[in-house]
Amino acid sequence: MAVEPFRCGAIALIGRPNVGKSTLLNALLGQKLSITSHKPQTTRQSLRGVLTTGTAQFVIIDTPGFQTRYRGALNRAMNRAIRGALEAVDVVALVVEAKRFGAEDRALLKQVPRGVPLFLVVNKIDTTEPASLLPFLKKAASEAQFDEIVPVSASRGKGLEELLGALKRHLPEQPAIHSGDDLTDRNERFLAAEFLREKLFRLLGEELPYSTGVEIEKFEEERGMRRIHAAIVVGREGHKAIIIGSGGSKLKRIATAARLDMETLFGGKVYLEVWVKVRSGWTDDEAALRRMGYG
Ligand SMILES: Nc1nc2c(ncn2[C@@H]2O[C@H](COP(=O)(O)OP(=O)(O)OP(=O)(O)O)[C@@H](O)[C@H]2O)c(=O)[nH]1
Ligand SMILES: [Mg+2]
Repeated sequence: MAVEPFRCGAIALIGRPNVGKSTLLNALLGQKLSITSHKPQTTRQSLRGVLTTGTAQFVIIDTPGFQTRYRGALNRAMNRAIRGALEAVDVVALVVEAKRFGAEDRALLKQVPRGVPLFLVVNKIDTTEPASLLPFLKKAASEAQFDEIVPVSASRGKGLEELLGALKRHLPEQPAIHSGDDLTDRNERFLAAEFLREKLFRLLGEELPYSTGVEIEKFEEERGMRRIHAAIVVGREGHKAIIIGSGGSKLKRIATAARLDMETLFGGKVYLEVWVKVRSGWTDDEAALRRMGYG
C-alpha cells in the first residue's frame, strides 16, 4: 500500500470585517485561539493557528477584516497586515457571508497574488435556505477563477471536514514546518492582550470606543502562575468612565472574563491586574501603534 505523502503549507483567511474568519480559524483548530465578536474590526493583527494531523500540517493565518471606508494609521496597519499575510502563502481563502458578495470583496480579490490556489469559503450557511444558497454559489463562481468553493458554517461546525480535505489537496508535499504540538506563532503576551480586548468588545457592545487598545505592561511566570499587568488604552479622558463602570463594576467583569479565558488557553493560574489609561489620538500615532505591536 502506498504511503500518503505528508503535506504542509500556509493558508491565508481574508475577507471583509465580521464574515467569520476568526470563528472559522477556531473551529478548524477545535480550540479558541483568535478573538471574535459580533462587531466588525475585532481582529487587528494577523495570527497563525497550526493544525497538525497524521498526514498534514495546516498553518492558517487569520487576518483583520479588509475595508476601504476608514483611513487613519490603525486602519492602514490593518490593511498592511492583510497584504503581509498574502506573501508566501500556499492557498488564499476569501471568506464571504452566504448571499453577500460586494464591492469590498471584489476590491480584496484584486490584492490576491496570481498563481496561488484561490478558495471561496462561503460562511454562515446556517442563516440561509439551501434553495437560495445554490443560485448564490453559482453567481459567486463567476466572480473569479476559484479553485474550490466550499460552503461552511463555522459556528455550527458544518463543512469543516470538506474544507480541510480540499485545502490539503492544494498544500505542497513537504515536512511539517512547526512542531506537532505548536498551536500558534504568537506568544502568550500577545494572546493575553487579545483576550482582554475581546472582553471589551463583548461586554461593552455599542458603547466601546473604536480607539480602545490593550498594552501588556508586565508578564511574569513563576511556578506555573502567570502575573499579568495590562493597561486598557483609550483615546480620550471621557472614555475612561465607560470602561470602568460605576464603582469599577464593568472593568471587574471584563478582567474576570479575560482571566478565565487566559487560564483555559495557558493551562494554569493567572493573576491579572488591569487599569485604564488615556493616550490621546493613539490610533493615528504611528510610533504609539508600533509600541502596541501594530507592526
Ligand atoms: N450564524 C452564524 N454566525 C457566525 C458564523 N461564523 C461566525 N459567526 C458570527 O459572526 C460574527 C463575526 O465573527 P468573527 O469570527 O469575529 O468575524 P471576523 O471575520 O473574524 O471579523 P473581523 O475580525 O472583524 O474581521 C460573530 O458574532 C460570530 O459569532 C456562522 O457560521 N454562522
Ligand atoms: Mg477576526
